[in-house]
Amino acid sequence: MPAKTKPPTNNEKLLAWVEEMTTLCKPASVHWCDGSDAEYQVLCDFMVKGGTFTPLNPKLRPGCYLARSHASDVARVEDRTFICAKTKEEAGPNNNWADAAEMRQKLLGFFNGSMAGRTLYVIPFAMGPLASPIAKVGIEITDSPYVVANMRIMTRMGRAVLDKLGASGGFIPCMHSVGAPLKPGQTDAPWPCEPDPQKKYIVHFPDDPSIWSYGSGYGGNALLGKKCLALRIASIVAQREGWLAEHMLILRLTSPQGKKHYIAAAFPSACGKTNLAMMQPTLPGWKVTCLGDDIAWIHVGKDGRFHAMNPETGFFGVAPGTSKHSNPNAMGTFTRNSIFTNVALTPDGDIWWEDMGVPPPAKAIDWEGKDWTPDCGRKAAHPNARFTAPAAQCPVIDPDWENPEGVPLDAILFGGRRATTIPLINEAFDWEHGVFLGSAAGSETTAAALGKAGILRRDPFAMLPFCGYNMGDYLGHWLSFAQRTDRAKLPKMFFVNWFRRSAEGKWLWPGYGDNSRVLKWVCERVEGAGKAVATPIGNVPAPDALDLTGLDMGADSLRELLAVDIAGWKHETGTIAGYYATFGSRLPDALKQKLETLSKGLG
Ligand code: SAT
Ligand code: MN
Repeated sequence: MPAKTKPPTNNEKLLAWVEEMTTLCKPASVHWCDGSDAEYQVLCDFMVKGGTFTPLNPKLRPGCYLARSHASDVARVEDRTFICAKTKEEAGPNNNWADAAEMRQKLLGFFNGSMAGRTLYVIPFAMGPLASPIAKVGIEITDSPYVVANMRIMTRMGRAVLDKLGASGGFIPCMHSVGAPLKPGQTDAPWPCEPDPQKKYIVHFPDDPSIWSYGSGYGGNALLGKKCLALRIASIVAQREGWLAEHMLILRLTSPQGKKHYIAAAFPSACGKTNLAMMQPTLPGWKVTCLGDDIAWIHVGKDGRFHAMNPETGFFGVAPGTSKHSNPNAMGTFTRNSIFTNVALTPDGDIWWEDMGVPPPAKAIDWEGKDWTPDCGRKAAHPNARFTAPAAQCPVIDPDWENPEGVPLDAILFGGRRATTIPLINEAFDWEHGVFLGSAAGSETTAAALGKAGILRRDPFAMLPFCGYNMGDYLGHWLSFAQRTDRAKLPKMFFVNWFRRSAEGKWLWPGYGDNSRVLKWVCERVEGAGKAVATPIGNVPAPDALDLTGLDMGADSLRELLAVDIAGWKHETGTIAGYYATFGSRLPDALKQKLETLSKGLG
């Protein structure tokens, strides 16, 4: 019998489930997390002792720890992610499907005894402020203290959630095991996990709904509140209930005159969402405040407008490339109480990564724990190294970031990494055209998922890895909002591309704080001002419409950035048509029509 703390709940369903999972996984002990500071500290000390955590220099980075993962466990594993909907058709071509009953059997086999020698932690967590009408309670069972510590930063976790659940409240069960049972007397690895990629499983059962994740301890594979619950499962629930669960940042832009605009933006993983979400505008007098950097839950409010809420409480951001230049406010967020995973350790007990904007240390310990020098030919940090930092510590956190009603959206942006064809910004003609632009979003792949980086793939709404059901139906769900409220109350939609390059391969746009120039035009368009030129692809800024004050940009570069490259777009429409074909009859007609209109417009 495992050693147990007294369960701090009388929720029968929860007690029964934890009992059942304890019998299945056979842990050495069971711990119910209360979410307290004291508990967090005990866990961190335990991980320091076991070698999972290295404490950073408390003078430089108080309350911070470094973790190094196993080299096989460094990113989301999309090819091991499954949606066990009733039919393959329901899961759609955008998901790996597996039969629910067969998968359940398989998972029961894997989880049988998987926690031997370990503690089974019960993590009660909420996605969204507890008072929000669309907040969801999840219970994650895990054998990873690293997951517990990260979940405490990323979600509202602990006693208050059990209190909200009460005796009869429902919850989404989230089962997680690193898949590395310990034999009696066996010493633990600093980062236990299942090294065989074919034995990792990230599985979603939409009908329960429930989540089962086996074999990985990294990021979205293991912090089950994030991509698994708040996106894949939530997208399914949202379709049933008439709201939207989206891979979007939320920010507020305030003009020098004090006018506020709320903007949500969808970009694939590792395409600069965190940087944009807390950007420091280079345009004088403009200010950005941040509400979220990764996920937005959006519902139509009583006022008929789109209201967006961030279900998380922390940032799990890409470390390499984060610098005083690219994201000074992120640098100001992870000064304390943060966890760094797979970055380099400097001799003075601080962290370092590529493009941090400070010179590399003369020597360091790299993300694999090996000695590193700047000339050794290897990267010091893994390209998908991450920081986990409390959102409340962000120097520009918005006062409304925990507002249970969310904030009213004025605009939605879509984007991706595109070296060619896609202009700096393009405004949709109407709602259906906006959904078309979002559906056709494409991006060059990044290190956030295992696989080759730099390949162009269609990533509608940046939801390709996160939409828990047939993407054709998802696009139909987005279109349906034109009927759910007044069209005039819908946010305006735009497509942006910060990543366009010249024929010589140079970036054409400076990005980062200068993106405020593009956001200013977005606000002007929302206000019914802002000069635009109608083109076959949408409304692009007139040549003198963007505020480029203080920016050294040649007329040629600007022309190239805003140009509609007809040949490039003809190729683009061909590949969009090919992609659309994969959805067969599930693709809404309105989108086929938009594609046809675009093709005709290009001549
Ligand atoms: O590892 S995560 O899925 O949380 C990060 C990402 O891919 O955006
Ligand atoms: Mn993301």
